[in-house]
Amino acid sequence: MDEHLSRAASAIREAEHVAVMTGAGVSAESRIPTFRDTMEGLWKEFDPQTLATPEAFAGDPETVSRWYDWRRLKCLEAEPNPGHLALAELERMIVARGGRFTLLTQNVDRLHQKAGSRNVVELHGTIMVWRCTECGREFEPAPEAFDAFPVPSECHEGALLRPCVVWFGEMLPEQAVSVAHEASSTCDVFISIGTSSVVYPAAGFIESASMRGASTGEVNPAETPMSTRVDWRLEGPSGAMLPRLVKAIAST
Ligand code: BJW
Repeated sequence: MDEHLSRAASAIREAEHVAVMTGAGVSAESRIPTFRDTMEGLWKEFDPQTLATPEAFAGDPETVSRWYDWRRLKCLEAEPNPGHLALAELERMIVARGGRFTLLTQNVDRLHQKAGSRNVVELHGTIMVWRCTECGREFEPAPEAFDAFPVPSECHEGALLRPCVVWFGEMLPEQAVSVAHEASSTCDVFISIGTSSVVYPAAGFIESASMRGASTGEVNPAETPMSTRVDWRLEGPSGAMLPRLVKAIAST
């Protein structure tokens, strides 16, 4: 582990451009269940992989809206954990020395922004913004539970609001994908943190960076399909590993 930590620290110290991809594991220590965790309470009989689809929303918009509203409120209450804060600190350190830092996230919870990260690219959208299914107009709902389900649009009678997240089978936001391609083709270091690396195209960006010769690393308590392909691996929760990494980078 210490050998991997020092390999990671020296690669990041020497890098001009560091790109990071985060997933749900980064927010696990902020008490937001990961996507492939079993869900709690009311929702435990539902499978997230079947709720996060346009077909589920078309078939049962009330259940899908209630699920996203429940998660939206959980995200609003959540606070960034030491992993989020360490990534914000890493960005400040790299920018202060004239380098670039790109944080690509699959998370919809906005905790990176709450922690102070600046250059955040939301590949799967955000749960904090909803849009009219008729005209696409976007709203940031008040920080309280919706009082009607499915949530009616305010601009088009009979239309519904849906969360501005990317469901399976939907295209990712064009601008976000373009920034992710640019980052994976120019970075010197690419780090994958708290993601199972099974959902594409997000999982493919580290592969492109690796094929170009960037130093690649993973931070995760469990193995993923990328684990045997990265140059270094910090095995453990990001809330513990990332502060250690930032300390190691700063210490020389
Ligand atoms: C910790 C920790 C701690 C725990 N610290 N770590 C190529 C091949 C095969 C399939 C495809 C392909 N290209 C496209 C596809 C289809 C599909 C796909 O990838 N399917 C696969 C499942 C096979 N992709 C799409 O449909 C995408 N669209 C697309 O490609 O459009 C073009 C197209 C259209 C039609 C046909 C073909 C192409 C869209 C993907 C959208 C994903 N959306 C979701 C829902 C977002 C909204 C919501 O939140 O509800 O995004 S699904 C879900 O998975 C969510 C997540 O962002 C995403 C990734 O999950 P993540 O973050 O990795 O979480 P987990 O739970 O899986 O893992 C947590 C990890 O944390 C674990 O590893 C733990 O060990 C770790 N951990 N505690 C650090 N403390």
